[in-house]
Amino acid sequence: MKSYEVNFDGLVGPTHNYGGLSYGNVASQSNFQQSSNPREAALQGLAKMKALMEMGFVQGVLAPQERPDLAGLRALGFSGTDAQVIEKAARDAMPLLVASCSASSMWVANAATVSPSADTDDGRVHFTAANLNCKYHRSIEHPTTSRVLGAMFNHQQHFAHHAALPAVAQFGDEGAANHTRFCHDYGQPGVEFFVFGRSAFDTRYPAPQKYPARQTLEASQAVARLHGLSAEGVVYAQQNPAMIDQGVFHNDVIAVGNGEVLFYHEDAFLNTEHLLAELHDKLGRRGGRFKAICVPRAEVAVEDAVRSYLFNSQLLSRADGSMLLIVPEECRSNERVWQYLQRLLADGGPVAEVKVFDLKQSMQNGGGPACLRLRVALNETELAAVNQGVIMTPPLYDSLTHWVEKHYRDRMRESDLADPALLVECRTALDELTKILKLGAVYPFQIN
Ligand code: SUG
Repeated sequence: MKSYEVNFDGLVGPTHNYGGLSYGNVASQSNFQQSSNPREAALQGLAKMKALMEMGFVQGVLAPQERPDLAGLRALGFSGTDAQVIEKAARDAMPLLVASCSASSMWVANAATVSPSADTDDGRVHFTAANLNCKYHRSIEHPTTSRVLGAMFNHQQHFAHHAALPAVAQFGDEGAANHTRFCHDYGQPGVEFFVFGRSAFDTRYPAPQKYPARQTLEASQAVARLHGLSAEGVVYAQQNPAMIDQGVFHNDVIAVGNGEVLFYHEDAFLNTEHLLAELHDKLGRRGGRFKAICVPRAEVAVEDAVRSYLFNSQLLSRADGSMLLIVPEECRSNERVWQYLQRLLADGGPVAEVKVFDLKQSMQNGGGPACLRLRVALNETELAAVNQGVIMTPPLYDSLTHWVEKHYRDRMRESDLADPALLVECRTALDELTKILKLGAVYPFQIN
């Protein structure tokens, strides 16, 4: 049976803004209070989805969330009518209003960890929504994420959904941003590679000194248990804590893998030799030939990797077996990174083509091509069981573009978040979106 890696891209929500909310994410901190353009952000994301669809990849779309998060503000003690809640939060606690307005759910690599059916003990595709509990603005995503994923993968025989892990830092879980799957073929058992930033319970593991390590070993292990993965199909590795302190807040900022290939920076991990040997060995026993492409620090410094998001690229397998790397425009404007990419192509290795996309609106908050997508490997039967409303087609692209142009503002600053009309605009837009994507009622304003 044929199998696919389907990329579900996060649709950027109508409140996209630069809130400076992510300590440890250099772009988010340095673009704080810049004026954003939600319409352009959403259209840039849609252009990438359309391009991948036109190249023949199966492409899906993941809906944004209801923002401002009124229920969250009420839980924090703001009361009255919806307009009064926003007004009081803007007056007394602007940072909380900003956090409650973040469109951060666009970075769906953080929405969940997904294990394909070939790897799990019950033969279903497993999803665990990420608790994202390192930052308040992201910790409020998982309840809606779970409902949206439930509406997209709504077939118990094929799909198993797990609630987010306990909401404490010891089980900090950032989803697929720290998870990579290697395989010979998407439909065959593979090796799932979990990268963690620290251990919460075992003090022998080092930890970063400055910025938070968002993913713990214990969270990764819990996800592997929930998904019913076997020890032969799992490898754990620690991210180099010194890199977290340089702004590498997720593993997908310094490494990306697909099929049998791991593309990574020399400084990405601790105990690199050991983990490469384990990946080689375990993938070998599953019929694959592991191939590591190491980018030496002498060619690309970590600082350039963080600035250009070279590793936050999408590594895609084409029908002829070659690979395509989807990189952000910032890779082309960084001379050292661009030269490296030319050498990579000239090498004649697995990466045969590089394609560049303008995702500046998302990039300025630390989200590149890989952050914007959640990968789900599916066989034909499973793909047919997915809610077809979320699979990208030319008519769906047209509807979503029209929808964005109708509802989104082209400028957003902090003061705009205090406008109570924004809430009405967002709810009107999202109500229409759930019909376009055939999701049913998934938002708090639709179900309460
Ligand atoms: O969690 N930025 C996101 C970016 C997530 C990128 N995802 C991956 N690498 N997979 C984050 O730090 C910034 C929001 C703001 O500052 O307005 C933000 O949440």
